[in-house]
Amino acid sequence: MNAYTPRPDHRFTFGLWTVGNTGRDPFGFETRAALDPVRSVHKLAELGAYGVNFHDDDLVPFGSPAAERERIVKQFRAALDDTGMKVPMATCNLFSQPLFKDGAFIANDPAVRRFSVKKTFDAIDLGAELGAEVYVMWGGREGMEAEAAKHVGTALDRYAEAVNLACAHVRERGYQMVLALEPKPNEPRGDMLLPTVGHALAFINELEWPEMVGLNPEFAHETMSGLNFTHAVAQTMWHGKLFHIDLNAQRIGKYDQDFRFGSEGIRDAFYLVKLLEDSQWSGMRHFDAHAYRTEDEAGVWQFASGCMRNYLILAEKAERFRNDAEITAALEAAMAPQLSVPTSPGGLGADALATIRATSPDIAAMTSRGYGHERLDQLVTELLLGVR
Ligand code: GLT
Ligand code: MN
Ligand code: MN
Repeated sequence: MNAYTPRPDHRFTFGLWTVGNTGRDPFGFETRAALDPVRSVHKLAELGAYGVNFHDDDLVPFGSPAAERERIVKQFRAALDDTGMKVPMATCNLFSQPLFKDGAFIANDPAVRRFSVKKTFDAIDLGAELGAEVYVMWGGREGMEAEAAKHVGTALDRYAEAVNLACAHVRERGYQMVLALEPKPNEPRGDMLLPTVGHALAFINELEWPEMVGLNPEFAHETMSGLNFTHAVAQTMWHGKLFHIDLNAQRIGKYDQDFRFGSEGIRDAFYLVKLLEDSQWSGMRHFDAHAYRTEDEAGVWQFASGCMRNYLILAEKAERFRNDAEITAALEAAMAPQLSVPTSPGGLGADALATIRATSPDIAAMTSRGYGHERLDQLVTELLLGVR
């Protein structure tokens, strides 16, 4: 037991599909056996996780009769009760079954869309039954390859309609549940709708109950687009829309890697952890990642421990950053604290505008000053490299 040992109060969660990933990829078959959800619950509890999340089909295989559903849910609930593990989030698989090949909520066939919304209602009910307060919507098949086959504006109408229907269902049932959209640029579709955090934030404004809908941004997904994930999360928070988060690792320009958190892009992972910790974000630290295809079950648990341990190591670095006198001095030299001084302390009225019009600063002084960013960044680099 040490400072990097995960505990339930750290609020780490994993999807059943993450530790349960069997190593299948587009070029090769499974390399390890599927894990029983009950075993995953016990093992993750043993490792110090707070909870597990799932797609409907991760827990109850697609097409199971009602009696089978009841039996599985009962067994799963017993595992939760035995271990104290929670189910903070639930979601719906609208991408694996071949019927979703043209999309789910944006399929051209209205019958596919209606079935997708019904499956969503059922997944929301299953999540609510096990205590989930966040429902994630990742539109895995909501996209296209043949550009001519779908009109984007009309597809967005259907997408919004489906999200509104899901909200209507939650309201009618009286669940304490919010919805979190998960953007992704591509994979499995050639181009997907709601490709980035920015697109998804704008989409929410067009919904019937925008206050019920926020985001579930994923490290890998923004990074695939070459975007700064920490900035995406910071802006999501700024809009009050960070309802959930998917932590993993990804290199720019590669396929969707979903690696162990902290295994790639340590600097980016550090700034993300620092943001979440500095802002005391109260949500789950959820890992949407999986073990390398080379691993057996022992490697899967190494992977899960590694995700949590890396988060805790980076959280400790963030703490050291806050308490490091040289870093504090470098931040002052960079004038970082002054960013919170309003540009117009007098507001937006006529006097304030007049004050701004009368500004006559020392242009030469502003031009010639250095901000010391090289020193500041080097200090952070040395902190991360373990020599401070
Ligand atoms: C799938 C996807 C993830 C989503 C999951 C939720 S499923 O593994 O790659 O990014 O978060 O639907
Ligand atoms: Mn991913
Ligand atoms: Mn994800």
